[in-house]
Amino acid sequence: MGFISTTADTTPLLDRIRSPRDMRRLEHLELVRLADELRAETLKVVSETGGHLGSSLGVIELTIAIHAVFDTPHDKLLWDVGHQCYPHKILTGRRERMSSLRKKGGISGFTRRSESPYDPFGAAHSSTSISAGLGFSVGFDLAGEEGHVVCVIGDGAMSAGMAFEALNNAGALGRRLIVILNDNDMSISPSTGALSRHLSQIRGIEETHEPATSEPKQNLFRNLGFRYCGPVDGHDLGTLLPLLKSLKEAEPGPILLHAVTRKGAGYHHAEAAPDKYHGVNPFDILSGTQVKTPAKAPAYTKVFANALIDEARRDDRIVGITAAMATGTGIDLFQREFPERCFDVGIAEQHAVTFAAGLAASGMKPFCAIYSSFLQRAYDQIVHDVALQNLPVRFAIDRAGLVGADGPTHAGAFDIGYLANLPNFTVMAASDEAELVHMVATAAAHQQGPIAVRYPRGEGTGVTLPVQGQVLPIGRGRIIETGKHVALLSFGTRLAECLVARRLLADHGLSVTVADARFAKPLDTDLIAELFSSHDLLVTVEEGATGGFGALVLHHLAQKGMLDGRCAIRTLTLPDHFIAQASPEDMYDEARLTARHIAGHIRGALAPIGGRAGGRLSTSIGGHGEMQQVHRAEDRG
Ligand SMILES: Cc1ncc(C[n+]2csc(CCOP(=O)(O)OP(=O)(O)O)c2C)c(N)n1
Repeated sequence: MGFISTTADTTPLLDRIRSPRDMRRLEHLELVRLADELRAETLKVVSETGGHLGSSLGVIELTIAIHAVFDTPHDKLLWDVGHQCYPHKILTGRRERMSSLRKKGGISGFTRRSESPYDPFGAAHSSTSISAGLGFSVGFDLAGEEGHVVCVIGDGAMSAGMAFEALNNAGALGRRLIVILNDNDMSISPSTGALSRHLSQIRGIEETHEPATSEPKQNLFRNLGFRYCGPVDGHDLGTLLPLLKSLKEAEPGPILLHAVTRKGAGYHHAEAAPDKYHGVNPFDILSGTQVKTPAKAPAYTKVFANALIDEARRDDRIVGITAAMATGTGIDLFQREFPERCFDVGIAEQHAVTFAAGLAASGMKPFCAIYSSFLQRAYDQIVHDVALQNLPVRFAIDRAGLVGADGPTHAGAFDIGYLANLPNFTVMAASDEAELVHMVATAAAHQQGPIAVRYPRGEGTGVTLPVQGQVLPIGRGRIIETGKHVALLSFGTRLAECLVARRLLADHGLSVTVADARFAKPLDTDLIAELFSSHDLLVTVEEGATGGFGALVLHHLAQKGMLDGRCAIRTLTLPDHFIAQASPEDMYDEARLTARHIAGHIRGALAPIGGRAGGRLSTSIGGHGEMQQVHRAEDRG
């Protein structure tokens, strides 16, 4: 394998590969040349589309060797996380469509069952491959069929609880299963934890940097009942091909092949800075420079990190926790200033939450900074370890809402519903970056129980940031603009769209109040009562699934008997389906949560009301919007 210094010139071998079957006819040296072509092609594709680069470049030889030796798709190949599957997609009939990678209607950035029979299991959240692979293996056995199952899992993904649970089960069941540990000593950031240290011991490079002389007698995998092979050079097809052939013929029983690879292998910019080339924007291959649109406002992630650092300077009980997402959550900035108060626990959201609960119980002020979708994994820890014990763990929930190219696996759609239904919890959403600063201060000061603040991916709105965050009164919203006919009660950053919708509706003679709820729990019931009693229509808006903020408002109104014949109410939420990858704009369009849609919803809702109200509003509204949910009171008056 050589360094790639130019774009792919010609790809004569790759051009002949329509499916892995075509590869199985190639000679060894041709497969080596194919690896160079596949590497160049992967680099070219990602330089144009952006996406996960380093991980894909690191598995070129593994991808070729597995497809050359095993009878995919009958044999099952499972990529853990799936972010390294681009070369696999290129070889399995999707090459022509790779320019649509991560775009609307295009090829997913992860494995997807619906996309190809070569993707037997969908992924994107890490550490599921061994469990699912074991399921396929037992499935083969129970159906009386022959077949191999190969799971490729990175050393980062191996650090999660699920991977250990699966090893534990697989080691005991003794079924035929091949786990390839793709050990590049990197997660997104450098791997952390005792497993990482154990792997480096196995590789024989711990501190002395001496090459491995012999296989260690004991290692985790052997002790759990796996036949351990390795460590081997995961870029050497001369080693991989015969070894995989021999493993294919091996006696039944779980096998762990330890392949040592380099993240970004073959592309010197990515090898030199593997964390920066884990996920990339489109880039120039020669210089490695990524396309960056100049930021109009600071990103929410950075605002959170700076606000947390500011609080931590005044309060030495504040602790920052990330589950292998130090750069993604901004915790890397906190770590630079407070290394002894910062913990990257690995891809281990469940542990992160209970670890934080222990810290809170010991009097510390832990901030768990975890993406909304990854926090899903730690739900019982949130309920049982945090909420039930009423421990003041602070949850900084990044990527709350739609996220664009990473698609539905990474969308933060459910956190409002799954947190605000829990006793003891306080749940906030920032409507802009200044609010986020105040909410970090509020969370830092809040000792009465668990508290969460959700904020989206991307840039803020450009408002002036406060010098210091102010502690907000718990459970109090605020009115931003006052009107007469309609009240828009927004939870989170759709507030900006609500304000635009207000202007659009003013052109139709409608006067709209816009309020920022700030809290989904506790609800500002006074504010809700005020809005409800003084407008013809109350509309809640949130960037979250059904069963969230709007549902809580409805519950409250129903409980108080306030739905029995007063005001019309609508709840605007994300739709009840997973929104496929697309640009954020297209996703908001599909979710019908843009200003235009909000205005349309309102006009549609008011049309019948206006008619019944004696024509007071009916002359000014056209009304065509489809309601996502309709909860109307009986005729008024
Ligand atoms: C549950 C979960 N938490 C966090 C992530 C974000 N994430 C994506 S890839 C990755 C690193 C994976 O490292 P490794 O398995 O070693 O693969 P590599 O990229 O090094 O090849 C992380 C943390 C995720 N996908 N799923």
